[in-house]
This record gives sequence, C-alpha cells and structure tokens, in this order.
Amino acid sequence: MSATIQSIEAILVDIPTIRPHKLSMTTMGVQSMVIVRMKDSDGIEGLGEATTIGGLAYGAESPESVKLTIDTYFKPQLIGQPSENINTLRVMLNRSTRGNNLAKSAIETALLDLQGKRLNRPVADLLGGAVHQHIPVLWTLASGDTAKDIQEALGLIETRRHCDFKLKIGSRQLMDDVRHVAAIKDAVGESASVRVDVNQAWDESTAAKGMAELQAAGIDLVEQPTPMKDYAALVRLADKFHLPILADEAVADAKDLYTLAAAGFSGAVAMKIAKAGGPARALEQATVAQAAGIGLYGGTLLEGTIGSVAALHAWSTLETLHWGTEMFGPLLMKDDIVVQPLNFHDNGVDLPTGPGLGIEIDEDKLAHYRRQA
Ligand code: MUC
Ligand code: MG
Repeated sequence: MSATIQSIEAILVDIPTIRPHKLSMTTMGVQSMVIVRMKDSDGIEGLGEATTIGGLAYGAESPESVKLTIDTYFKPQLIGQPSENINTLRVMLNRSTRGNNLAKSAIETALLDLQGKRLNRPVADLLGGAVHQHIPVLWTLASGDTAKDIQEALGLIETRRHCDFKLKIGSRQLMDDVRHVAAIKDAVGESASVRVDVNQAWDESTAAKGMAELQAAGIDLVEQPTPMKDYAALVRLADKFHLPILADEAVADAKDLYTLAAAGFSGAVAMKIAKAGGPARALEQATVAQAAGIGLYGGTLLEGTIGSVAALHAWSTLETLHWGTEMFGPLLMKDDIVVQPLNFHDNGVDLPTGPGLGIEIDEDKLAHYRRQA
C-alpha cells in the first residue's frame, strides 16, 4: 500500500533582516515566509517554503494569500492522495488552480522532500543527480548608502564569502544611481563582477541611457530594466548593447522564456522555483534557455533556508550556470529556523547531502518566529 498524505500545515514565519534591503519598489526590514509541513501515513515529513518580497510589492501573491490558497484550496485536494506520484498531483493542482505558483512551489518542494526521505536519496537525485556540490552565490548590496555598500562588499571579498555583487537600483534619479554603481565598481575592482537589478523601474529611453552609462562603468549584467510585459523593449535593448540583460520578472516559466526567445531576446534568464511553481518546473526553463542560447542564472525571491535549498538541488543538476546564483536569502535574515544552517564559503555554498532537502527544522526557533494568529 502506498503512503498517503495525512496532514498539511502552512505556517507564516517572520524573521527580521540584518539591515534594510532597499529595492526599487520597497524596502524590506523583515522577511515573511510560508513554511509547509506535509506528513504522510508512514509518519515521514516533507518541508516546503513559499516566500516573496515585500508583501504584494513584488508580485500578485503575498505570504498571507499563499497560506490561504494552501489551506483552503490545496489541502482538501491533497489529503488522502498517494504522495509518491508528484507529477499526478501537480497535474491535479494545475487543473484546479490557475497561477498561484508560489503556493505550488511550496507544495512541490514538500512532495520532493517527502519522496527523497522515503527513498533515502537527496532531492537532486530525484531531478537526475547533482553535477556540482558547491554552487557560486553572489551578494546583493542594497543598504541604499554607497559608503556602507562599499564597506560591506570589501569585507565579503576579504573573507571570500562573495566575489560577485548585485546592486539594487531604480528608485533614484538615473545619474544618482549611475554614480552609486560606478563608485562601488571602482572600489571593488576588476576581479569582482558587479551587476544591477532595476526591478522594472525604467522606461525604454531611460534604460537606453542607463545601459550606455553602466556599460561604460564596467558593469557586467543589467537585470529587468523595463516593465515585465514589455518584451519588445527587452529585445531592442538586448540588440543595442553588448552589456547583457538578465530577464527576471518577464519570465516566470518555460513558456514565457520561449516567447521571449522567439521574439529575438538574447542574454540570460533568472530561473526561480517560486515563479515557475517548483524546482522541477524551474528546470523546464533551463531546457528552453539552453536550446535558445540564453544564459542561466539561479534566482531567488529571498527565500530562507528551506526554499533556498530546494532551488540549490535544482541548480546543482545543471552543467553550466553562466551567471552563478543568488541563493543568499538565509544570510540576509537575522536568524534561521533550521538546525544546521547552510555552509557559505569560497564564494559559494555547499549542497546539503542528507535525504530529501537535507534539512531539519529547529522547533524552538520555529515556535519563536511563527506569526501569532
Ligand atoms: C529580484 O528581483 O531579483 C533577488 C535578490 C535580491 O536582492 O532581490 C531579489 C529579487
Ligand atoms: Mg530581479
């Protein structure tokens, strides 16, 4: 008899950030996550996470709406179902529910963790096997203050925690942002890669001016300079500059990436398990990108350890991540709810090796940080 799903709990958890994290659309001082605990009839537990940035400032799903979707819509469909056939359960949820990819990602992650623990294999093995055990991770400088960002970057380079940096820009006047970025690039020098994320804040003509300035300043990559739906602008800008563009908000899943590639986009894509609806779904984008000659990047919605590790298992199966990853979410938070935090060293992070995700919840920490009703 195959094991069936017995219980699903979606828990809201709020953990303060180590410093304000300033993005073009919001400033974060706390990260709110939805932690999923799914138990089957053999008593095995699968963990999942859905997290987004700044409530509803980044996208259409909030932590609160993810919890509601799981509690009200997914739970009644999943309870009593065999837990092993993840594809069948995914088809079922996709038939009953449009969108809601963050919630779907948390469920797919919990099912993969459950299956990995049942088979005594890491999640990466369920996805075909890890090609890499140590994965590069950049750091986002986003204090909003140039001097503080420089100090932060130099400290991280010195300890070899990170050698690549992403700067969040777009909320200030263009030339103020350009001066900020150029000063940081100057301070960290040639060996550090500096990229920017505009989070859709520019119109096309501002982006053209901005990219010319950033190209001259030695910046390596410009992420989502223009509004997400404006595919034609991304294609024109990618044509105009040798400074490559990273598509983030524009591309949630493989279909979006195919559409953008077919329109003539060249550059790179930020894969995110949350945008795609889960680690296995995110890897579908990698296949399209590889076929279209588009570079790969492992993106985050600033998940905590559970969500970051789920993504790391997926990224570890890829031969080449042209632009590395940004799975630093746990480092941006003041504390963690897992027993064994990730090991960040040598400009990257180690893939956990235990069965499933390879993560254990710290019950006291979870009790401390869970949101009181
Ligand atoms: C985004 O848009 O890329 C990822 C890293 C970071 O600092 O913010 C996120 C979201
Ligand atoms: Mg981005």
